[in-house]
Amino acid sequence: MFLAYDHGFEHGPTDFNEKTIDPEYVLDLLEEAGVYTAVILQEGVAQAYYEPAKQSIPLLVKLNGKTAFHKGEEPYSPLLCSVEEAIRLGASAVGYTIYVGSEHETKMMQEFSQIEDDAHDKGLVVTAWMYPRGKQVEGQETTPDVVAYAARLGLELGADFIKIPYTGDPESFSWVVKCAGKTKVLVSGGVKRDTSEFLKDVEDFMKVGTCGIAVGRNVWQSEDPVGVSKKLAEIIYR
Ligand code: FBP
Repeated sequence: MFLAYDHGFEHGPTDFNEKTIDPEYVLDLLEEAGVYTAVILQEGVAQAYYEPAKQSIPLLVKLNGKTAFHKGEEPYSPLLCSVEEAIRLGASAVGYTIYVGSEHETKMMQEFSQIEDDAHDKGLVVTAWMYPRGKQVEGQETTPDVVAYAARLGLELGADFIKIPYTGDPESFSWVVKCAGKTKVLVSGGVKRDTSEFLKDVEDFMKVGTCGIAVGRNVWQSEDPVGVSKKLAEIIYR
């Protein structure tokens, strides 16, 4: 159970309200929920708010990122933080997004491969956000064959975990999970939805070998983030 809170970077403050704009609020709710195994932060938020001595939830630093200002362009997410810096901030894991199908896919695979070697040398866990995006895969971002290819690529590149979108049904997702082999599959949450529908999807994809979730908005945009977290934990750890 990874809680993502890098949206201020990826989307800007539009995802937040008066409470969730404050990283301390989110770090406190993580502690209160007591069910997460990682918190996902960008370097700056980790540097200013994550105190390794106080926090019981392990830190995953997201090493690349892009803003929401370039919607019409082929997506590229540049490397912004080193593995060494992530370790200094107290991280035990790092993450990197590859936009599978983008014109810039090669560059992201190369950057990922370098940080993957570096992180594994230093004993860190590596998670790859494998998101189909760009002209070649337009309209196919959650199509089973395309997501399965992204999942397999995660295994081929040496990721410990991949974070991928749900294909929408457990039958097709079962194949996606098989394609990932020993690489563990985490499903991303997406925009905030009705909680019972979201929990039903989690039930479904957990039945086909998925390892867990890396989710943001469906938790901290909820009126009861701690309650939702506990319901998720009940499904996932069961
Ligand atoms: P959500 O569960 O809120 O979708 O968070 C997962 C995540 O991958 C975040 O780590 C990231 O900030 C965001 O989604 C990116 O969303 P997108 O690329 O779909 O705009």
